[in-house]
Amino acid sequence: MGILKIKPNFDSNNVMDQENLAKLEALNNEKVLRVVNEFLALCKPSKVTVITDSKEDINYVRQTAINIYEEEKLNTEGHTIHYDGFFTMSYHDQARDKANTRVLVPEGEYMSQWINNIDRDEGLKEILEIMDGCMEGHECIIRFFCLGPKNSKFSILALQLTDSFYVAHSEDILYRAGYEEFKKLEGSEDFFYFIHSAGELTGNPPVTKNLDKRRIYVDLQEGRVLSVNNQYAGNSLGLKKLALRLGIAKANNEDWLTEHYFILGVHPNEKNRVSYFCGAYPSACGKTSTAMLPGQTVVGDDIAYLRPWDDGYAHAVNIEQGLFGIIKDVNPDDDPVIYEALTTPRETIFSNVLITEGFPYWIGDGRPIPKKGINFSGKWKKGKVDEDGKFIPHAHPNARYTIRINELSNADVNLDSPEGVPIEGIFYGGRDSDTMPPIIESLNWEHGVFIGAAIESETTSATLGTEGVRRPSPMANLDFVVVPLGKYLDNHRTFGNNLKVCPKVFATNYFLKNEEGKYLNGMLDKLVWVIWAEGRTHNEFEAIQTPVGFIPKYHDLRDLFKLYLNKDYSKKEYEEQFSIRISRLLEKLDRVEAMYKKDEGIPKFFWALLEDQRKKLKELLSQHNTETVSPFDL
Ligand code: SPV
Ligand code: MN
Repeated sequence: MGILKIKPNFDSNNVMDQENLAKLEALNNEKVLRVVNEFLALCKPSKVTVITDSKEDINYVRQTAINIYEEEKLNTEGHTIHYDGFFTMSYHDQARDKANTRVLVPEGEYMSQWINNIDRDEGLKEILEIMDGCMEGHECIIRFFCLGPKNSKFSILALQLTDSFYVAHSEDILYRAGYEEFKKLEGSEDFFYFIHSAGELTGNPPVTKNLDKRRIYVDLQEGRVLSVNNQYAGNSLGLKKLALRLGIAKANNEDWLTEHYFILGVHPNEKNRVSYFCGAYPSACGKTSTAMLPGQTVVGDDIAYLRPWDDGYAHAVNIEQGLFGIIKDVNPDDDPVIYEALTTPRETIFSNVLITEGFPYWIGDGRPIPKKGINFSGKWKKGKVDEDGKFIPHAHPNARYTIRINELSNADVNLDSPEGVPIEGIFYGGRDSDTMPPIIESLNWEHGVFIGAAIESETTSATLGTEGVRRPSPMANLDFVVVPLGKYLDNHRTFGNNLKVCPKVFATNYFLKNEEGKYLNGMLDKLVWVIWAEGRTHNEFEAIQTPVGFIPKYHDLRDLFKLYLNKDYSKKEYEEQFSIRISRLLEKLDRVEAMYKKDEGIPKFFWALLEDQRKKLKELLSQHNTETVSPFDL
């Protein structure tokens, strides 16, 4: 020690004692001190605590979250409840704030108009003003984490300052500890950093008061995100969606991928093998339930880094080690693995559910709804309405659970492998009631990139705003992409083309409905699509080529439904689900075209594929003279 040129300047008002200071200085990292200096001076907390990887420090975070009522203990050992801010059903902190999450763009730099951005100088001025004094009266914690497994080519270190103990506790469950890793940096400035403040609090439990001043500003130039006046994890936790955005910028400049992917180990019956798949689904489109399919193993459910590896495959790691999952509809029938995990003792944070007699209840949990309790709106009883007269459900539709993956019975053995896992295939899944079949395989890698770029989804409760509007969602990542879309698509294309073993790409749609609006598939049918895709990566099933990709053959699905779900899958069901809906698909192409036309620099291969599919769909129409072509006629 003693080599640091920068001296801490924040102890003038005694906010940090010698012990904490020593923990910081032991890192021997000037940038850490510089950042801490700058933001403690700006945010003005009344106390500062540095958290190392020790059990003692980590317990301090857990216990303080309870002491200051950011969390409350529940009856089951290890379970706590946290509430995010709520004023009315349309004014709350129960989801990601897309409108106030912006990328800071330096003057003269191009950014896609699909990406919410603001001039860097203007944005910094605004947010730094809001952050001035935002931690007054609060304790600030300084934490260190590792994104991705430790000791790995994949890992990126992250520094987090926050005045929310709920945020810090969540990060303990969700991310790998990194204080010791920071020491190994030997002074390098190569890490991300995140400054978060819940801002002024109100009520009991304490929640963010000034939601009108909620801002999440992504500063690519500095590799940092500043986030203020929020608690909801998608807005507040630096390492989650904020680091995803920084990771995307980094990957796109260095020719690898940071994606909104789960990582799933698929274990087909009697085959004695595992094949790893990634998958991207917009919020509430079945992502976690695919990642958690019964009989399979999970590496991750939200964010992955992918790099080309020596064996010719792309390898992927989960940047996280836990799940921040939607709890709605987790019940013994539809999500047995998670239901079991959530109803037995282990460290678990529930958020925004109903608590009655010390137990959590949520929408679709398969139990009778209690008549009263405490929920995100305070004291709740059946029939409660908000100020605007809007019905308040017993639990929020975007209520969540936070748990560690390695506590689950289906955790994959390679969860923490520094080499990651080789990827055989990638799923993209949207939410559409009338266009895409339940599963389709891309014609080749570039067509796979196109398929990912063309995902659409009807909006859900996971983001603020109206529900049920169809939105484009390239790679289920549009909320997080922070480089121009043309560059993003080109990076995908080159990434795959440079691999010796390129993943096969599949699009799934779990939400297809019939004319009467009834879903055509059960929740667990996705297991069959996944097993079929796995077989395709081992050349085990034949497929039917259509203009929009390969679809399964009836007899293979019939056998798989019988073997895996003990269900009789009829020809009629197959025909209804896998018919090619020509005019719907053409309309989708029109929407995709309209979206990308608004952007500069969309690569040529993309337009060529779009035109080719349009042409082939029109040919199919004239050959068959019907809008809906049965797979039996192909
Ligand atoms: C998502 O919405 O994609 C999530 C939850 O995974 S959040 O952390 O809010 O982003
Ligand atoms: Mn997500």
